[in-house]
Parts: sequence; C-alpha cells; structure tokens
Amino acid sequence: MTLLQTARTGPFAIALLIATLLSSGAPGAGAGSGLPGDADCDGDVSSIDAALILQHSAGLLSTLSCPEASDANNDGSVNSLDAALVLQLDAGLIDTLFSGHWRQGASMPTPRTEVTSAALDSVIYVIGGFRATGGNSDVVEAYDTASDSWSAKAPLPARLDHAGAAAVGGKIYIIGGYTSLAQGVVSSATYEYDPAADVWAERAPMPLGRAAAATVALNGTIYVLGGVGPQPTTPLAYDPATNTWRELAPMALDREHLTASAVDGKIYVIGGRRFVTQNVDTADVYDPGTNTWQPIAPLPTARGGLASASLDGLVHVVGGEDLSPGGSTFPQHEIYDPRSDAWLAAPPLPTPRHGLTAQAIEGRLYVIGGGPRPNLSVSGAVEILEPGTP
Ligand SMILES: [Ca+2]
Ligand SMILES: [Ca+2]
Repeated sequence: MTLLQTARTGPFAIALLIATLLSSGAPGAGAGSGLPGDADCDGDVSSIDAALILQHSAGLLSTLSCPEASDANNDGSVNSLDAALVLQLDAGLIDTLFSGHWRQGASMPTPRTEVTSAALDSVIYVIGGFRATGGNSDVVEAYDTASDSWSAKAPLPARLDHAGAAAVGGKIYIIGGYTSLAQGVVSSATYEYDPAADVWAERAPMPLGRAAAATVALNGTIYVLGGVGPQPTTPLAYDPATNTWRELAPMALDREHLTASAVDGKIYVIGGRRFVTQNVDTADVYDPGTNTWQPIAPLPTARGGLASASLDGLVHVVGGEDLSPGGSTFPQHEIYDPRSDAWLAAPPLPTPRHGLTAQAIEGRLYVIGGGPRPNLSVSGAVEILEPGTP
C-alpha cells in the first residue's frame, strides 16, 4: 500500500496515522518559511507537517500556521493529498514537492480538438484537429511563447485529426491520424514541415496506419506508440535522416488515445483507453537502447484523451475524457517522477478538456486547445503553468 493510498483510506486510518506521527514529536514554533508542505512554518518539511495537514482536513484542527504552505501541491485546497505528498517527500520517495500555478495565454485563433503539436525554439505549432462544426482540419497555427501571439502557417497537405507530431533537426513531422474518423479511415502518411520556408513535403509513409497514437521524438528518432490501426501493439520508429521506418518490440497492452514523453533517454507511455469507453491507468517505460518495455507506477487517474510533456526531468500529464454514459472531461494534472517511480498531484487544469496538446518550453508548460466536453466540443484555450506560487 502506498502512502497516497494510506492517506485516502478513511477517517480511522487518518486518525491512526496522526497518532503515530504525533508520537514522534511536537509541532515546531512558527518561523514563517512558506516552504511548500511546511504546515507549521518551522522551516522544515516533515511528517509532523503531514499530521497537521491531515488533522486540519479531518476537521480536528481549525487553523494552520502556514495555510499557503499547507497546500503542498498548490492546487487551491488543503487535503489528504497534500499530506500524502509531504509524507512521500519525508520518506525520500520523491525529491521535491511540485509548486506551480496556471495563467491564461492568448487564445488560439481557430478553436480545435484532437489536435497535435510540435515545438521548435520558442514556437509551438498546433496542427489539424476537429473544428467546432465537426469537420477535420488542415489548419496550422503557430504560438510564439515569447510574444504570446499567434500566426497562421501553410496548411497541412491533408485534413487530419488525431495525428501525431514531433520535431527533429529543425523540421516538424506529422504522422498518421484519421482522414475520416466517421468512416474509420486511418492514415499512414508522413509529412515534413520546414518552418523557414513554410512548406510541407510528403515523406515515406508508415508501414502500418495509425491514429490516436502517442508520438514522441528522442535522439533524432520519432516513436509512434499505441493507437488505432493494424497491429496496434507494434510501435513504429521513423528516422528522418534516412527517411525509413522500422517496427519495435510490442507493447503489453493494446490501447489508444494515450500519451508519451521522453526523459533521460527513455520514453514514458501513459494512460489511454480500450474499446472506446474503457479508460486505463496503464503506464510503461520503453528503453530504445535495449528495445524493451517495463511497467511503471500506474497513472493515478485512469483516462484517455490526455496530453503530456516532459519538464525538468518530470512528465506532466494533463486532461482526458470519460466517454462512458454521463462521463465528463478531466481537470487532472499529475506528474510522474522517473527517479522515484512515483506520481505527484499537481494544480489541476483551469479548463478540464480532452484532445488537447502540451509542450514544455523554458521551464513552462503550455496546454493548448481540446474539447471541454466529451466527444465534439472545441476550445482555443492556452493555459500556461508557471513555476512557483502566484
Ligand atoms: Ca514543518
Ligand atoms: Ca492541495
């Protein structure tokens, strides 16, 4: 049982935990550190702070010396998740508590969902997707993170939704997607975009078509993982230098609407869904050096239609959708720490949505577009995660 689960087990377990923790010492006097997790402001984050946060969230303690610091993950509420994070930190299971807050950027001119994106320097290219009318799109719009402004680029050679994108060597590659979701037509096309010339070219197609896959670049190679299409557990790798594709060792679980990000030479493949409505918490790591897969700690909130980006050695996972009857979209923002194989709860997305895209640039996470409601709805939202507290 993890500490996170311990903290969620109920009042009895919480009371027991408080008793255990308080027996190890008394809360320190307030010194006003403001350090995330330091609920008693004594300049030290320890299990005492976790006990205080738990007492407060259980209604046993009416005030906290450092209310802001007690919100360890800075998501606007003080609860057992904050206590669990403090305990994880105190036990050495995680290195840092995540601190960050969201702000809005300039909205995308063409609101879309089921988009893809790639980043070059300080610019994020948001490509294809569904428009509000439900038709798929060849629209390419570029968001300059430095100036918080948008510009239109040469359209895609085809209308695509649920495509993949990655940047290698100063070019952007668009891979697969649906040319017609309604008719189930999955593309195997590869397109290359030259941002200097604002021109698209066709490259060698995938040996197997793919839509709603995870696409990520690592060390000059583009990996396409999972998704819808023939042999969906067979990942594919594209080398832009030789314009060739190859097949990789199969994934354990066939799933689509998943996400992937690379950290330190490995690819973390997270979440997704099966049979349309079955969201999964499955998470694996792929090592390109050995062409092998290993399971990692499962995603805390099972879901597909999510997005991710790696930032400072952590994988930030945002959004998603539940397509079962009465389902909704997810505000969840969860962070995977590969060093500890642990997940951290983080400030949720201001606008819950699915079919969105995420990129990390210069210490900030940018989350763009997507549908605020399950199925077809669109948004032009640009939500930016800034480090630290507001
Ligand atoms: Ca403390
Ligand atoms: Ca919190």
